[in-house]
Amino acid sequence: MAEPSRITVLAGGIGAARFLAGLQRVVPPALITAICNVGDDLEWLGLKVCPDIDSVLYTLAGMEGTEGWGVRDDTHHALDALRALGGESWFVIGDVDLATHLFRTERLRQGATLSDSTAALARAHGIGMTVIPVTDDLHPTVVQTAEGDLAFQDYFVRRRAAVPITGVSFPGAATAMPAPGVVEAIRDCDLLCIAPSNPFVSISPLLALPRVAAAVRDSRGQRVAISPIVGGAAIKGPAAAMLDALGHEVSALGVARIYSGLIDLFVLDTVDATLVPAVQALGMDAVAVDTMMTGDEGRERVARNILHAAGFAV
Ligand code: FO1
Repeated sequence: MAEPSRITVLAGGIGAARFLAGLQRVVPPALITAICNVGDDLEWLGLKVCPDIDSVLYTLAGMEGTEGWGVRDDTHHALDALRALGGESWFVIGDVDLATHLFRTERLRQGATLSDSTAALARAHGIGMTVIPVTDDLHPTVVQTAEGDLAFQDYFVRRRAAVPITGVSFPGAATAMPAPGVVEAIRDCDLLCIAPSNPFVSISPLLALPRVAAAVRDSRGQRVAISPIVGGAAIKGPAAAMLDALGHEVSALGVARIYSGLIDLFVLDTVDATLVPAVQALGMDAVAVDTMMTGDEGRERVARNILHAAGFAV
């Protein structure tokens, strides 16, 4: 068994952040590149907020909020004051989190790219792995609903994901270019992981960039996806409801079908072990391991399980 020398992870928000936190306990962080979704990004009172990038950064820095977003034990003085002024307060920004958005927005205003400002934030938090947005361009996820098109956070937070969805679209995909290093990291790794993230609104936005999809197809690494659906339910977020609404089976097999033709190995949780033959019948390897990332030890155990499943020694 070889040790991996370069691991790239296609990452959404919270599930990906926890997987990456486990991975950096098992292999040297310098070997890891996280490529982050920007489809959830929003402009909040003129500030650039990147929820998935920030969930990854805060989790890798060990300071994530209890729900996996924002900063643990953050205060909300600025938001409370804003609310008292009659300002918009449906999107909860804590005071420490606010500093991140101020820092990023100011960097962007001075001409830095999103990649530059993400690297600066990662450095400031002492993060050893490379964290890159999939693109430096605007590439929003639009959620199509019975009530019309909604920006992702409008759907997810303002409308509490309660509006029936009919599809998702990525209007920036045709023109957005992969950020520097994205294509190389995907193409030239030993192991390419699709994190246990929502396939529709976390991973699809990455694959919607034609050059990213081509790099995944051409990758010299083993391509492994980890199911975000365990026992027919999502660990976090609206993935199960979206599978159902968009006509897919609400199971790990339903997710495997979405990735069919793109990956070499699909990892399911042990509770879904009976689905292994059906996933293999799609033309990919499949293995069932413990994927529950509870606590630091759980995250580390899952990272080890995935690396073993992919045939790497750790
Ligand atoms: N999620 C919520 O459910 N409610 C919020 O008010 C909220 C605020 C928020 C602020 C900053 C941030 O980085 C993330 C935030 N999130 C919030 C999480 C976010 O909407 C989603 O978890 C991701 O976009 C999905 O990956």
